Amino acid sequence: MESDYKRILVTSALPYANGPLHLGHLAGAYLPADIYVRYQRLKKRDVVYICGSDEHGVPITIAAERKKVSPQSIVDEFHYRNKEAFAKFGIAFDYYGRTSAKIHHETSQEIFLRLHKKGIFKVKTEKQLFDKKANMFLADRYVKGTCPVCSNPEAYGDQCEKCGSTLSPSELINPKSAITGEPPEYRETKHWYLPLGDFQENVAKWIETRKHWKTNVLGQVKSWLSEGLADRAVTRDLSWGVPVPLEEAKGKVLYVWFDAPIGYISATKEWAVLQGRPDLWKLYWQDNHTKLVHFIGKDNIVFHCIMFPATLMELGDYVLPDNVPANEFLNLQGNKLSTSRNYAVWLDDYLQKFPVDPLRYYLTFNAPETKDADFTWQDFQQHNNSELADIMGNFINRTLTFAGKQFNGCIPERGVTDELDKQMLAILQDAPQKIGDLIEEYEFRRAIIALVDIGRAANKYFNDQEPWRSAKDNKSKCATTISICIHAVQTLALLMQPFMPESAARTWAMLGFTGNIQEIPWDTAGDCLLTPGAAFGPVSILFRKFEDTEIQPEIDRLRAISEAMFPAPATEKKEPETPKIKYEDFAKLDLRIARVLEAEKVEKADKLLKLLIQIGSEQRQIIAGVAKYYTPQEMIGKKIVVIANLEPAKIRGLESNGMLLAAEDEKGEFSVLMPEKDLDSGAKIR
Ligand code: B3M
Ligand code: ZN
Repeated sequence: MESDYKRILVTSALPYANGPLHLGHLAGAYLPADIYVRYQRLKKRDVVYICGSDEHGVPITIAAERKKVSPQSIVDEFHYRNKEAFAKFGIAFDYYGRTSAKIHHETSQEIFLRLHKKGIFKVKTEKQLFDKKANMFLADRYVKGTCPVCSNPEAYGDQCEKCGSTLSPSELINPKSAITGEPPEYRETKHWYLPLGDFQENVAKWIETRKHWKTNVLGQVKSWLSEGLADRAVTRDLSWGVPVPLEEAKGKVLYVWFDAPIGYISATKEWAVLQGRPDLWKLYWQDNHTKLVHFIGKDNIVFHCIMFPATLMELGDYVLPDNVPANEFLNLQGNKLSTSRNYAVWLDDYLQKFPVDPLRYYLTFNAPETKDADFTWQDFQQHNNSELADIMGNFINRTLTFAGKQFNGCIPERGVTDELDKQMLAILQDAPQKIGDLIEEYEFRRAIIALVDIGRAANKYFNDQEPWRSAKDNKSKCATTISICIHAVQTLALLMQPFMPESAARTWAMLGFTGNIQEIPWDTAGDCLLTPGAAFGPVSILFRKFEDTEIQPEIDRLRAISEAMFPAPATEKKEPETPKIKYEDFAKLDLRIARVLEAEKVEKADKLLKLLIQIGSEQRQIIAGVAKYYTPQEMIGKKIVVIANLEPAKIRGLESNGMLLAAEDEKGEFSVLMPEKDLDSGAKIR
């Protein structure tokens, strides 16, 4: 952490309180933030972690209409359910607020009024879509229609989920009301706009100083900036939301994306009240020594990197985010998640069957940090079994079980250390800094890999020292080995904390420590905190393996839904399974890029072309069955792929010295494989 920061304020996107949480939520904005915060707490830094329910906006009212209940009862249900689900997964917020809270309404209105008094907003009267039958304007998701960009017929008035374009309701082709299904008409209405174009220069200048941001985030922000920022309405004609605090705007509410980020501020205010220091929030939001970090998913980038900072800049007395480490999306078994079709893994359901930490582990190991990632149950099972059970759990268990038998369940005395001992101790000593630096850089995936690597090194150390041998003839060496192994268990427990807090605490108890593990500073994790002679135990299995019989039903459930979502074309044949080959088998093929120098038809053979090709410095003749699809003229000059070490053969009496690669699909489309770039002939294909 840069030294001029005195405190850290971490936020995670406020989930809409319109439905339960799934794995995608956890992987995107919550788990990484929680790891970061837990680490900062262990570093004894002043850190506050804020989140809460986003209870406004069309997603809420649509959910209410669907269930035929009031929006309030929807948000009440899911606010508490989601808060509880987060708690079960160990997401350790300092405060979990909600945007229907009075203090939030007041804070949002006050910020709106400050901007209004500064004359920031543009007020425009425009024609907007209106549903006569429902007697209301159709904002955002209240309109559906065809996307003007990709022709998806199911696009929403604010966004097309297929191509990701941001839309406004009037851009949709053939718009229909999402409430009545009727084609809407246009009516005049007045709205307050944030003229983002006016802030473009300042935002762009500020973004220029954000060189340390993730490239996926900067990429999106720069593309918004290069398109030019447009005015954004911050009011809506809806009945659910924060009322616009102006007489002339009666019946209108603030746009959910105007009030939701302010939710971070109002939740911090509530937290401060609970600390008994109601003004404390100001230190976190208005003092330049605060490092503000927003954890979000990629669909929220524009709001957190452009719109909200522009608002804060205009207010002038707020800090801007130091970083917005947005994650990409998590897919599920190869398909996009779909909450409406139940194609998701719900947190509640997961917990009925599996423990928390393996999921925290796998979602971090497989986090969509720089590109979309895919959660598959098979991969989850495999990584749980091979890394958590076979490496981490196995090392901890074998060490403590062995020590239990050989040293009566007490920590043995350490004697003279040899080279291997010293190497192991150095790994433990360096570990807190190494893993800490990665967490500091928001590289959670690499951090958790580094953690498992320590378990791997410790297992190897155990094997190499062969304590089962020294137990017989050199008890003092055995004691040293086991003392270092238990030290490694201790280091692992401490460093596991941000990622797998429950397992860390269990390991701590197995080591015989009675105090709260969270109080041990991160930087001391590599030191030996054990007392020789002290008793430890009892020992239990830390990570169990997952059986195929528990994983398969999960795969089957999702497969049934995905087959209904994307029915396979009736003609599709199942390909016969080809046996797997080893890399060495593949490496036997000498595949090369070749250039076609000459091509001509083979007489009396309407399928064949005779080609003269160049492979590096060598020229050869090959006979290829492509004449039905390519004229000789089309082939000349082309770069193709050939198997260069195929035994020469005679075809129609002509020598063929190699074979070109081509493919044909079910529709009968045929193509010779050609590299996309102009590679030199002779280049090897790997
Ligand atoms: N509720 C959107 C979402 O869940 C939104 C985040 C608000 S963060 C201020 O994608
Ligand atoms: Zn689209």
